[in-house]
Amino acid sequence: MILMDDIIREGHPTLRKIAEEVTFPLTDDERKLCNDLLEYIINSQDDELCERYGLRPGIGLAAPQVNVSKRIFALHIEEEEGKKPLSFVAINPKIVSHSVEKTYLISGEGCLSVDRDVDGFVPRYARITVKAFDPDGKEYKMRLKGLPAIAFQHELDHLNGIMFYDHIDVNAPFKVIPDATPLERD
Ligand code: K2U
Ligand code: NI
Repeated sequence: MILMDDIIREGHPTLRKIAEEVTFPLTDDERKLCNDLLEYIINSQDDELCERYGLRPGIGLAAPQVNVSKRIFALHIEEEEGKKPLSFVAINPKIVSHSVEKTYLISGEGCLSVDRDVDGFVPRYARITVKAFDPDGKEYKMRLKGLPAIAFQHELDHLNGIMFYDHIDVNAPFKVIPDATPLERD
């Protein structure tokens, strides 16, 4: 299982690389990585496992964050109590279209690879249409909004060597973002 010691931190060069596309069929190692990424974020949302293994909660994790520069990430978001969580592995993901409207988390963003608070609004597209492959090589398309859309963009940034604070205007971190609807994180 992935533990915090397996997650590389800002300053590590892999976090600034453009990750490589994956070819199919996946190798056994790549398939295990997909399972391990998803397993980490599911584990990290269980208070007891967090306590036992010293995990930082997350809703997404990208392969470059465990020092594997491949275009793979996992998301697991329990959007509403009792509703089926949004849970998937995205391989060679792409945003195929997006809204003009932007959004941002009022609380700002964090990152499992960043051991400090970086305050400021991170502009994201409010709605995105994405496509990716699952571990069996089957292509899928999804439309995302709200926190899933933000998380997808945060993880896709990791595959392109971008950190969330690259999007923050250092001179005015809380400036009003035009065409943007803020999102409360529950
Ligand atoms: O990539 C990562 O480091 C995991 C990030 C993903 C993320 C950050 C900001 C906004 C959306 C996704 C975080 O650790 S996940 C922590 C978190 C949990 C719930 C809501 C927002 C962020
Ligand atoms: Ni991150």
